[in-house]
Amino acid sequence: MSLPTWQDRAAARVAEPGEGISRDELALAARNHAMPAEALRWDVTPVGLHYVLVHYDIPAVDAATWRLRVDGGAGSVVDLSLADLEAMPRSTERVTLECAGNGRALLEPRPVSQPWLTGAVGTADWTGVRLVDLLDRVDLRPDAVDVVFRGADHGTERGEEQDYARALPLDEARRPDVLVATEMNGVPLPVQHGFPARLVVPGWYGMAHVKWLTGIEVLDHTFDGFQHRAYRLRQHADDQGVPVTRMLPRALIQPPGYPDFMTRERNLPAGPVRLTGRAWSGRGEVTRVEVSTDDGTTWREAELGPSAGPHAWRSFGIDWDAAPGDHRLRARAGDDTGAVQPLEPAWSRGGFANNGDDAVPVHVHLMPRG
Ligand SMILES: Nc1nc2c(c(=O)[nH]1)N[C@H]1C(S)=C(S)[C@@H](COP(=O)(O)O)O[C@H]1N2
Ligand SMILES: [Mo]
Repeated sequence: MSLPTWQDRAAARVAEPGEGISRDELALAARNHAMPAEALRWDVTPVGLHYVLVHYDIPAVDAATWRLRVDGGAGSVVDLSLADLEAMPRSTERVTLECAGNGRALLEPRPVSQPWLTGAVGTADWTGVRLVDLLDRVDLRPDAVDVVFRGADHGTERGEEQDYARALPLDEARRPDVLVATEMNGVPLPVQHGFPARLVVPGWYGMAHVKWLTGIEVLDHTFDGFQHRAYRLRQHADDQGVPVTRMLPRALIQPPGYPDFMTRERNLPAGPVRLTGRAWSGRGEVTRVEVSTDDGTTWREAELGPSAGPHAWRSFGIDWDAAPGDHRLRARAGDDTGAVQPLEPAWSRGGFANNGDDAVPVHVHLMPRG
């Protein structure tokens, strides 16, 4: 099948050397906002500052008529209203969520898509019903393999028309911390985050956390929807690749001092300063963060804050005696599986799961400026 030119133009590709960010990419970047780096100061990202990614349009969902259909594949189906869902036992998980494409625009060559720097991350307290409790309300087919989650949003992507949909293997879906969430930080889900209900899969990259849920269905085979064929780590167009699943370790520094409007580079008075930040991993507990103030030439071990649970980022801090001059701050995290954040990000055609860091340029000067 050959695509119409307007879709062909948007097909997954890699930018030519020196090719700038296009109007299409700017339009995506303006819709899908990052978390401002200064929001790293909070354990829980305030609603509105959490990053947002929406593939198509935010759908119009009427809470009064909304239904969630759960189909176990063995003939039994439950059809729940929002009030039905809210009447079930509820639990809360603190979860750091990161888009699989976070850092994509820093890659060389640059995959053409939502051009994230490193801000596609946030942490929220998600409250809702455990998915396993919903699955327990229907008869599961004995040959169950995958559980598919469908969203109310609709669009085309590389020529394929679809409702956004993703699946989980049955054993992941039955994990007790996987939620169908109806609240974020104690308020009803904001519309851009999936009102009235979304899936939350602690530890996994963002694409698995299906928003605007309408249906949950148990399948006797592996789901092969577009969003599974797209989210794979591939080196070239014919590479089959491997699926994108859990978040790799990553650390971000909260930029010290004050910024320049245009460059966002930092100004800082000389002298002792505490550098802080947050680090996360979807594979294990963060056990180590190292910080460099000389662009990665030398590294020092940071102090870790208390663990905030298995799925939320962990704070770190280190004292620095800032000498006058120009410096580049970097951080790298490691987790208890032994995985360590690389100094050079791993490249893939989609720019997924590239857990590189981004240096924070700081100009240290002798006198505080007025
Ligand atoms: N229905 C639906 N769910 C979705 C998406 C979407 O476009 N539609 N985007 C996914 C992606 S790629 C990410 S990174 C997260 C973003 O969640 P947030 O906007 O709440 O931060 O939602 C995921 N769930
Ligand atoms: Mo994403």
